[in-house]
Amino acid sequence: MARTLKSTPRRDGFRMPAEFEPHAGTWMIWPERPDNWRLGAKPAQEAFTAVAAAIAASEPVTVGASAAQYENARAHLPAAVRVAELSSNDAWVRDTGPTGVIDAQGRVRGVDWMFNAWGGLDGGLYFPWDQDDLVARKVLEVEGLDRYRAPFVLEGGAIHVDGEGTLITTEECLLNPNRNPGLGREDVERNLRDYLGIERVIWLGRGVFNDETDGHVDNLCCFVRPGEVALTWCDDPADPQHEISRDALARLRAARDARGRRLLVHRIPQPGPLFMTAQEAAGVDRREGSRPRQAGDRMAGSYVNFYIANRRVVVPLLDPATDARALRILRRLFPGREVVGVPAREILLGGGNVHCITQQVPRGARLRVVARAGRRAA
Ligand code: KQY
Repeated sequence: MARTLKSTPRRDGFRMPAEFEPHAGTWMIWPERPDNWRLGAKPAQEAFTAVAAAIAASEPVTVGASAAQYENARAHLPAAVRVAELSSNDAWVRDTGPTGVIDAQGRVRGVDWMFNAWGGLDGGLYFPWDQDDLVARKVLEVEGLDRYRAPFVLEGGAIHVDGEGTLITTEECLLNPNRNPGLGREDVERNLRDYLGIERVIWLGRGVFNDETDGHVDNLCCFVRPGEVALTWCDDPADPQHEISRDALARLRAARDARGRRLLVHRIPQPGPLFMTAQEAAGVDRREGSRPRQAGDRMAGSYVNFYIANRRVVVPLLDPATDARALRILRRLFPGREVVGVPAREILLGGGNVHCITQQVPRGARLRVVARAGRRAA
């Protein structure tokens, strides 16, 4: 049985591995709420299915679906994808799922963060969020992994690590009083050290312009390997993203990682800018307590919101004018993986992208032994 531990990952010798370290698999959640996903979530379900299929070619994928949507999800998703009944308030498992941590012997555990729908009653995106707050615990139970329940609010999309002691995040999100009022920068850094086993935090300022998560770093900047990051970039000085990306670049260039290295920064052009059409906005149901969608809303589109699977990188396709250039750069950055694009505007319309709808489970030593034993037996 999966246990709930009273200690912290750091005290027990656990650390968060980087996304480019080996995975046992990936979790996703089937989208359905019509006040976030247009046309009863049908176009989003098609986009999520394409993401699940693209990842399943590289590693096991499990999709959580509500009881009401179980049969529909099962019918749409490829047979190789496992579907498990799972209640949730929406489909952002990066933020509601567990963050895997691993120790020197290859044991894997999970951190279950408190979740308040990106800001609770102070700017959060919907109410209630009680089922979302149970997702990490349920995923860990299914995976048979012990759990640390962190006593503070954090979303998985608000952090990226290099697996060698460095974490990047944004002030806009982690210092926002709507997450952990009363916690200052030092308190937040201590929490990150205790629950992720990291040594150094690199603080960026704001996230992508108009990102409704209060600036999650996973839409702005991520590690592609230790010592190297990808940063969303905009050359147009009249676009508010220009100054945000310039500030991030300056901070990244001034930073040293936990091993004392300077960072190599790869700029990835932003798509668009992209705006919601009147037809798209009209397809989203209105509901009190949920953020209304308006025609002309600028969306926080970014190619940096990709997912690194074991043998593939799954990249959102967002704009025919820039998709090919972004793919070209990412293919150069990931020579050992197949870089594949999936049409992702329908995911962006819901407020996030490929990285936000996926959550990896690290591969531990026990699973490696089982895999080897399996190969010998085959
Ligand atoms: O980007 C994410 N990590 C989550 C986006 C949530 C949007 C809710 N409408």
